[in-house]
Amino acid sequence: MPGKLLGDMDDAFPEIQLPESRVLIVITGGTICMRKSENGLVPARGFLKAGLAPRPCFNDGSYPEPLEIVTDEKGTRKAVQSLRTPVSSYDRRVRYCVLEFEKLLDSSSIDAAGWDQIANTIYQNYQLFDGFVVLHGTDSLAYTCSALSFMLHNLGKPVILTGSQAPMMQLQTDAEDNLLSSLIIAGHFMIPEVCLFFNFKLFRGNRATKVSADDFEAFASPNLPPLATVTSQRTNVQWNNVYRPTDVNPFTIQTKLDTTHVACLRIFPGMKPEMVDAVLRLEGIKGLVLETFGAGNTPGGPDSAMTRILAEAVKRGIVIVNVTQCLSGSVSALYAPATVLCRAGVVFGQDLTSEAALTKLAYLLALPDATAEEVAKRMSISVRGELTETTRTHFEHPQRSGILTPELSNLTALGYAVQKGNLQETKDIIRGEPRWLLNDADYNLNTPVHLAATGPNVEILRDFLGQGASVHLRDRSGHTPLYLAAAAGLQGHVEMLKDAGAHLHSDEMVAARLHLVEGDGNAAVWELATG
Ligand code: ASN
Repeated sequence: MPGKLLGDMDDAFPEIQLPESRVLIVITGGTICMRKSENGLVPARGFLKAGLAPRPCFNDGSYPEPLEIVTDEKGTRKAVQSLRTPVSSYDRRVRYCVLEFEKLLDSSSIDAAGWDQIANTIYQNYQLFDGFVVLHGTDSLAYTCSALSFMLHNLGKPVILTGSQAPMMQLQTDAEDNLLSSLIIAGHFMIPEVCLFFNFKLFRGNRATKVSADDFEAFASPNLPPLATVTSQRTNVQWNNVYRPTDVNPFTIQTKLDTTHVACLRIFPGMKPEMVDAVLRLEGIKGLVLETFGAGNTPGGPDSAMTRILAEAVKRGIVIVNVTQCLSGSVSALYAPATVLCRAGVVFGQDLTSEAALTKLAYLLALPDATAEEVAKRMSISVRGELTETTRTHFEHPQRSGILTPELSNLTALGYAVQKGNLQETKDIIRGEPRWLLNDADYNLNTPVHLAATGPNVEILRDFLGQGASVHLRDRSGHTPLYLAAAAGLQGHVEMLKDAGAHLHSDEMVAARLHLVEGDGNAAVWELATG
């Protein structure tokens, strides 16, 4: 009996210790929500009622009040019912609500306008939720993940895209596992990236590619190991590989990618150079992704028609990006044909997937004041961890074992240095520490940013934020660093956190408004924090 089963599960877990987290599930379509029709599988509405509410792992039966006010893809505010998961093995429930797009798609039909709808929905609802899960068809999932990774600037929260190979309502399906794990990760781990979750693996979205039309293991990330793997016991996050931008700015979005002036061509033996020329002479064409052989080679030498056509197109201001047809590895000037392409002005896309190369090109070309030189330059450097560079921004996160590891003692030392206000000491500890401590937390779940938010030296806070520390983690009482800084009446700290994209969590808003009404002497600071 499902009710009994739930009761048993609850008995096995301790009382909830941690504040529940909030996740928004955005449904855009895909097999996961499809039903049979006379024309084959088509997306169907009503996913929450039919697919989630009846399943005990998605619904503890508490139907939380009040209704959540969310903003849909057309910018209309509406009240929706949220559901709660049972307590996870990390002592947390995830409260989530579902926003179903009015027009659900087979993802083979998505375009730049569809990406705008997803980006706008995340932007409009950003402050209400700790993380986002986007349900999407698998066919173009790698393109959407890549596009969103570029469109979401200074993302501070997890955005996890997933789908399935079989519908949620089918007896043997991967839908339940994919969605539940995505929900748990989005509600528990502050991985501030656009990710793709499939078959127990979390990938960086712009590194993933679809590798099977029917296996449950449908995606791979050949040039970057998974960011996390899910086993029966736990979710293992590879914090060393988690990317975070380090410019201290709030979350914004860039929409309207230019997919209409880019193209992608796969070189094949015997390909006529005229075919490449025809594409490069299309009206308005600005960029081409060239899928070449092996380490970046095309037929013909320095004097061949193909090389001449490519070199002339580059001179006309078209950005041509060389990526490999191989599933893994990078293009390089190892062989003469690739060196010739490089001399012709073709940009080396390193180990970019075709999906990431195409969407990055469409993104860069759409930026205000984009010039061919600037786009070409940025195509071969990492913007969101989409290609391998020798220097990368890292999160690191020590394992919790209960033993006083060198990492934990360093965290304690860092805490003391923050409290003393000694910037140099904090720098020395972080530099001397091979692991990255800034998102780790003490027993009360206070991160170094929580401590610096009320510490005597605002420069320490600036330094932590400049290194990519998260402003969204909450301590054991559910408080963000911003709330603590406001409660301490520290205007400079509050301003700095706001500049870095911090905002009060929805539960804190209520308390902050009370402080404003009651007038605790810090009105100006509370005003700033809630604004
Ligand atoms: N055609 C489907 C889609 O991309 C495939 C899937 O989701 N598995 O929407």
